[in-house]
Amino acid sequence: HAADAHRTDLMTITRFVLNEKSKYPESRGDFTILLNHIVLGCKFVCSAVNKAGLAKLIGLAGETNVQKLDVLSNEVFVKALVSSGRTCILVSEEDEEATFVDPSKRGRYCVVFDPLDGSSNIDCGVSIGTIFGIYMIKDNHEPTLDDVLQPGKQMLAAGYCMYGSSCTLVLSTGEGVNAFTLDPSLGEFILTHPDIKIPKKGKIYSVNEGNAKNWDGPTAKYVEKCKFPKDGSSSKSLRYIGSMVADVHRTLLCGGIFLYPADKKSPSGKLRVLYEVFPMSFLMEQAGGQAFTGKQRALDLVPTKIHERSPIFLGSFDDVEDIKALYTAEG
Ligand code: AHM
Ligand code: MG
Repeated sequence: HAADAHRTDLMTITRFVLNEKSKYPESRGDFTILLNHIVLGCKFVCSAVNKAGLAKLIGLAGETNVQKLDVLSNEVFVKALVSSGRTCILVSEEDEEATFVDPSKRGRYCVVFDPLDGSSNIDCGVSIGTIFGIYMIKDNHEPTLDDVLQPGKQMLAAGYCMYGSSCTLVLSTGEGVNAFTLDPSLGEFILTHPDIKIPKKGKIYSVNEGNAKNWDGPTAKYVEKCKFPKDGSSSKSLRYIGSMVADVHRTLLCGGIFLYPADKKSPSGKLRVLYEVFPMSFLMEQAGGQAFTGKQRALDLVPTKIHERSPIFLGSFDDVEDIKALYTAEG
């Protein structure tokens, strides 16, 4: 019986990644070890997020000074990544400077991450997440910042973990997108969404409309078109959580478009290239969608600073095609 086989033949994230036909077979073991340390960080943050409400009330483990969850999550990820022995450079949203791993613990992977994105949403119980991207340094040279200031298309893998009604880890190693859900009784991420493909066209747009008065022409025109289509198609629905992982997760599964455009107040938008825009763009392309900055394919962007920002439009292929046309007409 197929369903029974499924229940007893558990496809954990480790087993899945070991099975994947890797482009770098010689580094498969190292990648799996690195991933296991990322997974450990995700499990820890998941457990901390689930206890966050209680921590306020009673103080976790008798602590009088409950540490802020984003700071705590960052510490956990940095320590897990360094101790994996497989990393050389870490870039975290929480740390102004990149971390260069001590030579005694050094490996070839560079990890860029936002340990707890959307943390302003914790207090009202809204889904939040961890976002990460993975590069590899060339040969055995001394790591420098240039190793992470690479276009997103050079990433070997990217993903996010969403701490919501369930804990879901979405991963791509460049061979499609798969999602794994944490089974709390096993403490394992089990494959629940194999080979995710985003619908070619969606019915949802997702943007902070409160910024509309500061938008540029193409963004304003696009959103107007979502609401008042002139080609006889039906208008799109608006969904905006304000937590990138949750908004992108819905976009990936249901289709549609997520926008964080430039505006007069923030000419580069809000979201960060290395650990927000790139990983999510990587996943979108791997799922058959697109990601565009307003000027170019997002994954072609070459960052010059580790905390650089960029406008981003990502989601279903046809929907991103529409906004590309508006920007091209403008330019
Ligand atoms: P944060 O780093 O302060 O958590 O901000 C990032 C978040 C994203 O998760 C989300 O997409 C965006 O900010 C929402 O911004 P806004 O509140 O301007 O709509
Ligand atoms: Mg963030």
